[in-house]
Amino acid sequence: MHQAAHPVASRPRILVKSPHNPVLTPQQFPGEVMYAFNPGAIRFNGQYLLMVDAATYAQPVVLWIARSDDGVHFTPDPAPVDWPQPDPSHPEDCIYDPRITFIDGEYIILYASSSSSQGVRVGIVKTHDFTTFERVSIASEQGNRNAVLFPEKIDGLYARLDRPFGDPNDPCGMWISYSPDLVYWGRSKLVMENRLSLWDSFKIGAGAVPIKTDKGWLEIYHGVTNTGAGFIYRLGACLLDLKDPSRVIARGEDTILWPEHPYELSGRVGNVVFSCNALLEADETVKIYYGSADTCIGLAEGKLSDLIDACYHRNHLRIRI
Ligand code: M1P
Repeated sequence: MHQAAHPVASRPRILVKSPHNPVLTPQQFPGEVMYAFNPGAIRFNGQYLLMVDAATYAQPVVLWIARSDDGVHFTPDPAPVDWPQPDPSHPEDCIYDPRITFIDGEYIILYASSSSSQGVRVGIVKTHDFTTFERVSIASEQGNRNAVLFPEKIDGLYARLDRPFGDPNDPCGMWISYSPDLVYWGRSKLVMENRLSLWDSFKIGAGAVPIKTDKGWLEIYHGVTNTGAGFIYRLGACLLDLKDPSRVIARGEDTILWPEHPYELSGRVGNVVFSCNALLEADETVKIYYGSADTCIGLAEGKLSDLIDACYHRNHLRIRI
């Protein structure tokens, strides 16, 4: 067998995938769930709580909570979340990709609110107990998703990242908007765009609730390559200014998580890793529960300091254009 003369040493990974992956599969759910993916995640009542996109036989997607004491072994609730009735202005018939932010004593959930007749908008729902949920607003125009709320107000205002659609062949980048009340939003501004020569060349979208660090807001986001034979979804990291998060301080050139295993390469939508969360632990480990091929859920973990370093990483193999 041919041996490479100069084998390339593999670089240590920023995020290490759990040996228990996938940590949550559709088969673990009590109902007729075909696919379980893209969870929002939070620590609640001493447990890890995932709010999962669950695609059922009956309707496109419902949100379904699963809980765990150790962050690896999850038990889904007996039934999906009792989601509030749609806002009269928006006949929502599909909900997905929840991002959960704890702020001012409430859990605020931003999600994709899809209507067959009116397209996708950013929905906002809140809860105190993950049993009862109250609608707050439909918070964007038609054609916007991947919205995530910062865990602190900035200059007294709620702040969110999102991704307006734009032209199908030239999607918009990641934007920021501000609100006094989670209902009325404004001061919208472009934060980051796709990068033509890199892994996030086609489009990007906010992913996790930003983590506050002394170097800036750490944001884990997804980026998409359009290969012609289909999309590849990967994750990356950037740092946003603490006082003015529309300002990008650093953005790594390399992906930090990519599809490589069978449960990530094939499924409802193959070649996808996608995240709506990043949980900072007391020992500064970051846990990311990520959707795999829009079918099941993986866990990847890394050190906060390594994720920050990854934001400053430049790829020496990159061909500059
Ligand atoms: O199928 C991959 C992902 O596609 C969408 O992401 P984006 O908004 O960036 O195109 C979302 O529908 C997401 O749920 C899905 O995982």
